Amino acid sequence: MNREQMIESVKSQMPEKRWKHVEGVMETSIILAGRFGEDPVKAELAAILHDVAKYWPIAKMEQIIREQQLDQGLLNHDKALWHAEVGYWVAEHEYGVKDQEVLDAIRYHTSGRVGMTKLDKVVCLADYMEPGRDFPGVDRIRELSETSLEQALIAGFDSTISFLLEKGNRIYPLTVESRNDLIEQQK
Ligand code: DGI
Ligand code: FE
Ligand code: FE
Ligand code: FE
Repeated sequence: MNREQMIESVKSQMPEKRWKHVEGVMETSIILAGRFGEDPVKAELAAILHDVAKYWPIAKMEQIIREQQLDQGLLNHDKALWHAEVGYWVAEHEYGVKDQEVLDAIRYHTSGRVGMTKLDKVVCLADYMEPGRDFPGVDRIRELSETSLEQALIAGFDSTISFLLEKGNRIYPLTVESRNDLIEQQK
């Protein structure tokens, strides 16, 4: 499947507004890759596919996580996290992505992970700060991204954690561990 076919396929699986978000993440991932020395082609590929499963039925996501022996622990956490894990599987098995770095950037785009690669960071940060995003603190994240991938991403995770605290939602432990690990890396 070529790039254009992939784009058409992903686009057809989500509402127009979400596709605009994906385009924003593509554009921002390429900029951040250029700024911080990552491969823009890999960054764009991960961006195209990162939310491919976002609008899939919950039951279908659950089935794939169970049957394809993905991270079963996710089933005990918020369903909002599932699309990243399912997207990881779909990218490999339905879109033929073979590059493990690209696959991992999709898998960890929501939670991050301990020991995030530069590509993980680029895609995760682009997801927070693409031009269509508007939430308290987003401009500060954009400002920090001018100079530090890590500082910007820490601010991104902080905003997610604050948002979850305010809503009284559970916090996925990996999100906190990713934030702590980035702070540790800054020392
Ligand atoms: O898919 P997007 O909306 O572009 O962004 P995302 O994949 O970063 O986040 C998807 C949703 O997941 C968002 O509404 C917030 C939620 N989320 C992110 N981290 C956590 C989380 N939800 C819980 N419960 N715990 C988390 O750590
Ligand atoms: Fe997502
Ligand atoms: Fe994200
Ligand atoms: Fe996204």
